[in-house]
Amino acid sequence: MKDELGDRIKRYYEDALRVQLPRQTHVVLRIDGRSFHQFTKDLERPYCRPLADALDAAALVLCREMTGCRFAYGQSDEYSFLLSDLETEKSPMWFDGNLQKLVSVGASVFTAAFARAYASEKLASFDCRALVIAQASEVEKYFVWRQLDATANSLNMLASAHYSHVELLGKSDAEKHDLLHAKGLNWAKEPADFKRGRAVRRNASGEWAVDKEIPIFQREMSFLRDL
Ligand SMILES: Nc1nc2c(ncn2[C@@H]2O[C@H](COP(=O)(O)OP(=O)(O)O)[C@@H](O)[C@H]2O)c(=O)[nH]1
Ligand SMILES: [Mg+2]
Repeated sequence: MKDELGDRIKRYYEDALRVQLPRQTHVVLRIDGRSFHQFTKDLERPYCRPLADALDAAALVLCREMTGCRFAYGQSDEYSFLLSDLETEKSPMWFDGNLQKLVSVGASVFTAAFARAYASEKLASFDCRALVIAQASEVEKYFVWRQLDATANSLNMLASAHYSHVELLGKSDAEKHDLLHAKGLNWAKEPADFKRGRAVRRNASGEWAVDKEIPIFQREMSFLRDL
């Protein structure tokens, strides 16, 4: 009775929502802090180094854990992981490409590792979404897009650390740069990882490591291609 019941419940209700990702492709998992405008309210502005370090630590844990992970790219409160099973026809995919497993375990491992690295009274949580992108050139564009977001975010964060919301309303990027210069500040002189984001990738000895000196992807596409 019990086995029969279990089989039926699984078939009717579990199997019905089991989504299997296509194989021989690239999968991007993007993990993003949930309501981090709230979580970061009292943190250092424009750039909270301990926050970035904890996100990097969580990304390192996940890169080590996931099958087929190529690299990860992080900025602001998010990290994107590139997975691929294109090496051979039989290369494995994490959880066989079971979508519910990929996003739920991805988010929970990241959240647990972040909590271990960042002491806080507030409860940090992260969502995870999966994108399947077949074409390598489109994968490159995905990461270019996230890096453009990092650059825009860092300018906005720097500007909003020195000017009020009202003062910045409707200002273009060029005007924000001018406003910063007027106070003797220069966005260009900010740390590279603040302006461009960070990558987690394998170093020369094959170990996962954080790279805080990444290039501007659009200027050096070979960086992404090599990964
Ligand atoms: N103080 C501070 N806030 C940050 C830092 N990095 C990211 N944030 C905040 O994290 C939020 C991330 O944005 P987003 O994911 O769009 O908003 P969410 O929906 O509230 O998580 C922004 O509101 C940023 O202000 C940082 O280094 N310092
Ligand atoms: Mg967020």
